[in-house]
Amino acid sequence: VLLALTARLSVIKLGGSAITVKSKPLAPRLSVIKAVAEDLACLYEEGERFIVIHGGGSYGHPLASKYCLHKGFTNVVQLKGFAETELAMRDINSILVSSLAEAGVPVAPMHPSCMAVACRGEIADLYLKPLKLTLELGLIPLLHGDVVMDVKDGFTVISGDKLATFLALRFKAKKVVFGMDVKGLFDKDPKVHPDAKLLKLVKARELGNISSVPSVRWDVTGGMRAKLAEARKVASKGIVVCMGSIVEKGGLLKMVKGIEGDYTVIVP
Ligand code: IP8
Repeated sequence: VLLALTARLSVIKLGGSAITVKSKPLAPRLSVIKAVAEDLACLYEEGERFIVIHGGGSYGHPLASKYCLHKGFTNVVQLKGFAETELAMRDINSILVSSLAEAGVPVAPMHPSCMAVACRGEIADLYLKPLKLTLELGLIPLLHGDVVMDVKDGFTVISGDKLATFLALRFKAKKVVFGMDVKGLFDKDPKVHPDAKLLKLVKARELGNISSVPSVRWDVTGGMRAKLAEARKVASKGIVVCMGSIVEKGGLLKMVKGIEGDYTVIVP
């Protein structure tokens, strides 16, 4: 059952800067979350199957940054920071769980801190069985970037992007969609150069040449640069990657269904 399922499985990452207000701590972007939930419900009804992962945005990152959780365990003050960050991640997570359920997506929430172990900031082990079983039943797993115990560093922050590519490779997904607050990859920084062109089709090996836009100050998981490295990892193994805006209506639908639009597709 699972093999038949994974052949049409997409892994969808909802970027923290799309689903939260970047400039304001602990502020959800409810209109985007609602529209995304409706798109996901529509895809589900049409028979698409997917794993959804969301980022930390202005919930997880400012706290993880304040307590330096991404640098590993160094002092006991961080332990309170760990608890605070986990609480904030659960807050944004429950907004997503209720929005998805309300829209009609049979969501199965899962916390990576309880399922994964890292080693030097990389996922070393992730218990896949709950994911396999929920997918087989027709449920939609919802995970998120999280603080995960690390056998060498005490703990670390594992991004939703890393989880997305890890799961896509393990489940041999057909596609990874990175939903962002920007249209995709450009030939030059569109904020500086108004004539910057959106790159609609990029080969995995060309990703190294793309100068990525600087990420927000509080991003503890490496921002766009790290995202491109993850995209390259899966695209070079034959999994199509789409990167584009989920802030504009219908953006997510187009990317998952492969309908032509203003977003970037990365191929092997
Ligand atoms: O926004 C980071 O997840 P990301 C999660 O996907 C935390 O990088 C706890 C900051």
